[in-house]
Amino acid sequence: MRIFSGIQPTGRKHLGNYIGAIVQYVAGQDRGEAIYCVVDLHATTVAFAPAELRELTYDTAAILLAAGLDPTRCLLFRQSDVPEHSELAWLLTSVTAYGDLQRMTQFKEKSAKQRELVTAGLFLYPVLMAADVLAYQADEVPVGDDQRQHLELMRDIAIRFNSRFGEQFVVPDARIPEVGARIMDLQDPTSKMSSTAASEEGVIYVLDATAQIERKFKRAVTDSGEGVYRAPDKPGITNLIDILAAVRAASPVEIEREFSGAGYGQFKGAVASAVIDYLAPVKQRYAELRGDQAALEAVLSEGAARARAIAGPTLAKVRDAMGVGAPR
Ligand code: ATP
Ligand code: LTN
Repeated sequence: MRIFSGIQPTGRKHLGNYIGAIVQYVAGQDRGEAIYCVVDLHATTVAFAPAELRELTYDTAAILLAAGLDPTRCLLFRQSDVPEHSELAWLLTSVTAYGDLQRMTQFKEKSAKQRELVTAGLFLYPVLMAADVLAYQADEVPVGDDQRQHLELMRDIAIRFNSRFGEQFVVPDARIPEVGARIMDLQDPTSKMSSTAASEEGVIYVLDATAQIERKFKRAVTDSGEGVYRAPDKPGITNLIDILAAVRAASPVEIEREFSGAGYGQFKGAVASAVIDYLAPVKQRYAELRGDQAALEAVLSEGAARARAIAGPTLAKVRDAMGVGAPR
């Protein structure tokens, strides 16, 4: 079984990315052949600074390694080092419907936020994402809930390509965690926690200092009334229950039971200290790993060489099936 996922080197990684995706990447190493990619080409679809992009790519790689990715048990590389991704993206545009791309929620949201230029890259973003996965014939794609629609489109693209040009691709399945697939903003628990949130107060970054994490949980918006239980009219408390369940690898029901008589202040304190303990070793390993950029580069370069050995043959086959390029 082959597992593939990508993560953007934009901004700092937050608790939503960590619980929704990164934890699943680490577990994937025990479940199959795991391949992970820092998608720097996706980061060029919105405003970005070239000098910063390289640094953010190392930052992101260091977070993944600190979380527990082990280069001897998985493949970790930088997307742009494997040109097969961009070539396949173009080839896949031939079976991608313009109307499908127009319907993508993320495109609508992100394009509304752009101040200067809504790029064609932002529009084609899901096609590049499909190429990332399909180039490796991956079976499973661990992602958070917000990527559900992109995964559906990816499957449609694979199915349409296979029926037009012959069976070329495995049609991948999304793997979305049961708890923590959509961690919400602590200040606005009806919006997802995101690095592009209006304010940082509701976003817990993996590298936040202990005092910052404590403060953000203390100020987290809860709901009127009392009682630590999940309900549609209690999005704040529901989110905190999910966070605590995820970091303790417990079920939300167990958390509700444990805190059934607790006040909100006490409960928020418990969530804060659990998250602080959970992130502390990651922060420590990150500091060590990030200090040795040459070692990070070595991991990414070796990963890219191994990735090309897998993606290359897929591309050769696909070019042949489409009748582009010189015959093999
Ligand atoms: P952001 O909105 O913070 O910029 P993103 O989704 O645009 O994040 P990535 O950093 O590439 O960009 O996301 C990495 C993974 O984290 C994806 O699988 C995504 O589904 C997941 N993810 C992002 N936000 C959340 C969240 N609030 N809760 C759970 N998973 C999330
Ligand atoms: N769009 C994804 C990042 C991403 C990805 C992928 C995820 C790019 N390529 C391939 C899974 C598989 C996001 O989370 N923003």
